[in-house]
Amino acid sequence: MKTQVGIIGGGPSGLLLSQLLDLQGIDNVVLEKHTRDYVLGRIRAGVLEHGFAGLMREARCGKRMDTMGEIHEGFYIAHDGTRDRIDLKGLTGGNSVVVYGQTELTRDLYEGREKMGGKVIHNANDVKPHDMATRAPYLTYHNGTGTVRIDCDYIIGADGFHGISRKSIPRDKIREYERVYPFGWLGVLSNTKPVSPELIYAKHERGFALCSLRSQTLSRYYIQVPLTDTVDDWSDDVFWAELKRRLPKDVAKDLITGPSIEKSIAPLRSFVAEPMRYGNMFLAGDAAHIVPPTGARGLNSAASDVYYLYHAMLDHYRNGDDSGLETYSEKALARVWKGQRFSWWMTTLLHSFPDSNPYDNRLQQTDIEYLLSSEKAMASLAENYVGLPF
Ligand code: RFL
Ligand code: PHB
Repeated sequence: MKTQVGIIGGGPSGLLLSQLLDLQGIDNVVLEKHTRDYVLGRIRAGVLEHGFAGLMREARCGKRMDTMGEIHEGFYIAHDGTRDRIDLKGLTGGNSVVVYGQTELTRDLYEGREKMGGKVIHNANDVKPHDMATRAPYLTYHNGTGTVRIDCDYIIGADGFHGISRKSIPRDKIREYERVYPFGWLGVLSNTKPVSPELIYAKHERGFALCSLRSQTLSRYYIQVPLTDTVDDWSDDVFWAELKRRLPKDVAKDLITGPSIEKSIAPLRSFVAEPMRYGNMFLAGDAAHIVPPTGARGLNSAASDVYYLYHAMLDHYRNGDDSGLETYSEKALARVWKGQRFSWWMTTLLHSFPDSNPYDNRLQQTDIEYLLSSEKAMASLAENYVGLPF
């Protein structure tokens, strides 16, 4: 088989790029290790920047997002038994975010690919990129009966943090930066009315909590838990009781509980691999960088990579101009690092660190007090949360 762009990974990054390229007549193939149902079963992000929403529309996959997604013009930070609102719209001169689940967004992209007859191959086993440093890279995978080879001009590694693309780059050609946090997030999805129409990020001495949502009948809640915990340690009853303890009393009294329909624990990690290119293979999304979910940046950073790559590919195939490809890594990383800084800061601000001393705790307290008393500090938070320009 031959194609122009071979994409490893059928998550949001790979699918969005595939759809955008196909709409411009650039042939591509997506190789996804898992089934479609497996990919759609992963409950992840919920908050999208308008830049991302714009790309979904450009990909002709924005209809459902525009009807079912909710525009959020603010969120709350809860602390010391009370809560303060961050007025995203007022602080950014009119900007906001879209609350729309990654599951729904991925479903829309799959449907978009299907409508266009896009080539998305599921259950592609043992995918391997080859000869990336040459002008004739290719991919191989097992389809159950044998090995298939796909020759391409470019390979895109969009296969997430645990994927094969980044790991295929020789160690001396890539540098990795990492911070692992000493806790995880336990997430629960439930068919209940959300406790608040806007998100609440709660700082509490027992640990962080987040009240989020997918719709006005579907809630998504998270609490900070030790890394040693498993979901079996958290029955629904124990989870709801702990969430209530971490919320201001006037919020907790309105919390509607119900059976969980999904429950999972995710570790928190900051990670960047540089450069995001090796020869004719380009990394995008979680394959190159991840953030703790506190600032809602992960999927949005992935979308900005896709934006830069898409335009670089267009310039190459339409105008024979390779400058976008040459500067891709540098441009993408500049934005990636800003997302890293912001996610690290929000995580540090709102979580309880097991090894922090009284001095650290007072500093953290002061950081929150300063933030909520300074219009300029809140404006900086808001500017980063709604997403810096591409
Ligand atoms: P993905 O989604 O991991 O997709 C990669 C795909 O590649 C496939 N794959 C392979 N395919 C072929 N061969 C191989 N060897 C392969 N290895 C892997 C995988 O099966 C998968 O389908 O990466 P992508 O596309 O870059 O997307 C990134 C986002 O998923 C991620 O950044 C966000 O979910 C992060 N995130 C959030 N981001 C936001 O912007 N806003 C949020 O509100 C937000 N909340 C979150 C989050 C992530 C969370 N977790 C669980 C880490 C909340 C949570 C709890
Ligand atoms: C979510 O709804 O899953 C969500 C929202 C905001 C975050 C992280 C996750 O910061």
